[in-house]
Amino acid sequence: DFCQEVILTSRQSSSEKSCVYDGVDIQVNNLELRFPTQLFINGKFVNSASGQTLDCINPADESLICQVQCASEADVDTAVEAASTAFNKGEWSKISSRDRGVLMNRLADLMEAHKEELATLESMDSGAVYTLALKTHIGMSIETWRYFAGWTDKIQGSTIPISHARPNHNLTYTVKEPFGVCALVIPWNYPLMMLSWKMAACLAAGNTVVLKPAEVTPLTALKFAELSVKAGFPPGVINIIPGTGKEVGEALAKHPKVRKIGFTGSTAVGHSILRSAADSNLKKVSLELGGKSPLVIFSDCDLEKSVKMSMGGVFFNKGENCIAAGRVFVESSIYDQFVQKVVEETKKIVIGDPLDRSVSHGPQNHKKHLEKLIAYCDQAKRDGAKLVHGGKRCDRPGLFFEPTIFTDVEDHMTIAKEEAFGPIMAISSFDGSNLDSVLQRANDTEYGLAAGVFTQNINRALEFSRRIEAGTVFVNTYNKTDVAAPFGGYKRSGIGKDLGEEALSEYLKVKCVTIEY
Ligand code: TAP
Repeated sequence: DFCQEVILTSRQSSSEKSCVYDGVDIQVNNLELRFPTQLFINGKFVNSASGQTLDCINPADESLICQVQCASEADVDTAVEAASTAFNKGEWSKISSRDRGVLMNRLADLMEAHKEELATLESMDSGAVYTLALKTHIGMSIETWRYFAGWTDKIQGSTIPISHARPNHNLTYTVKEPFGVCALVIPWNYPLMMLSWKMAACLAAGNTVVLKPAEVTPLTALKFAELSVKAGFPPGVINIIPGTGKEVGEALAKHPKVRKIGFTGSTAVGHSILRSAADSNLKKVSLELGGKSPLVIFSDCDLEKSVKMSMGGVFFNKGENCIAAGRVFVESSIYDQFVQKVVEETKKIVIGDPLDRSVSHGPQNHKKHLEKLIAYCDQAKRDGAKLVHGGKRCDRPGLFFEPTIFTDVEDHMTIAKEEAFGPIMAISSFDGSNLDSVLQRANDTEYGLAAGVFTQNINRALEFSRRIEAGTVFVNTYNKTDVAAPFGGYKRSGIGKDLGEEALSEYLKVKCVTIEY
């Protein structure tokens, strides 16, 4: 049967299903890289209906890596139809939930076997430094597939005692069921990891999927599609269609056959997706959106650690990190010392070719984004924030921006309110004797994605964690996410969760059955 076939195939990797595509071969990073550049629909790589293409630019030197097919609205319909057929009639609708886990684990093994290629491709396409791409972008993606593979045969309902109609009895139970066709729309900062966070939960729950990667970073998603064929996923279960948000993203959000959309990106587009869902078929929506996450450092902290963690909080993945610490509040008594140390350490950051193992800071993802960061710093200077380090494009080819530090940031300034999404630290001071005041300032934002606090005082840490309006709180650490821990924002940072058991319920609906006997 199907499961046996999958297990057999997994034991005989030489018999991995092969797939045919128009692709690109390049030699880079001591590897022979080969990857597809076409849309992936119904188990096959195909050209787009319109014949249009997208340019993939390497941000390290602004060279053209390749062109990929750009999906049109007609391709959205074809992909949704394939996903619908796979869900309703295909092999996927027949296999047991445990067999889904077998397939997902097999895919994770293949991702692991190809991790150097995936990390190289991610590094070239997104500007992530290779060492980070290997550990986080790809490493956490593999963990995510394994984590959700383990859930496939543990999705259970319950039996519920109800008031029965005497003399008869009733049995009431719930069943958790997949929605059917789900659409996933993701951003460019962690291309394969965002795909994995959403798609692994979505498939573990038994849905089928149409995913649109960000138009500037489609390459690892297409390589992933190739691996999904090798893993033995039936046609139509996974469809990947690079294209623009305006055409493909909107068409998915409005599509009458899409029953659920999972989105990560900006708050503005999140609003638009929710409107499209309301105007079309009331599809279920989950949103992971922007943030302006406060990190509050009290004078009783471990100073070395808080300097290191706040730098990681801001500069990790060149600041293209949704939970980046958008504001750093430092208690006034250690403010000068903190600033001096952070500037000293920031000067040591090695900027350069992301494929070079000694480099820790790569180029920004794409040109429009780099230009936004330059404008953001100009505005901060006009508003009166004090630039103490960086603040400009690096004097070298490629889309490099210096790790930047502003001090004397006041609450009314743009830099205190708007998300940078780049390597820009905004430091303000606060009065450590007044927890209420710093909490009020930290909560004075429409965002609520993450927050952090550094203190040795357990009461203060607990009080802060209780009163801060954020979906993720870190105490004496930062950026510590894990595949088993739910992740998602409060307020206008989103609706719903990725990762952990909570993420599964985003992709399941509950049926309640009552029997009388
Ligand atoms: P967006 O412009 O929102 O783009 C995200 C995705 O949505 C892209 O695939 C984009 O397509 C697509 N899109 C654009 N307009 C659309 C529309 N009208 N309908 C449907 N889809 C549409 O965000 P971005 O600039 O790429 O990413 C940066 C933002 O994402 C930041 O605000 C950041 O905080 C947020 N972010 C949040 C998280 C989490 S977990 N909360 C994680 C990463 C990023 P194109 O490729 O054509 O633009």
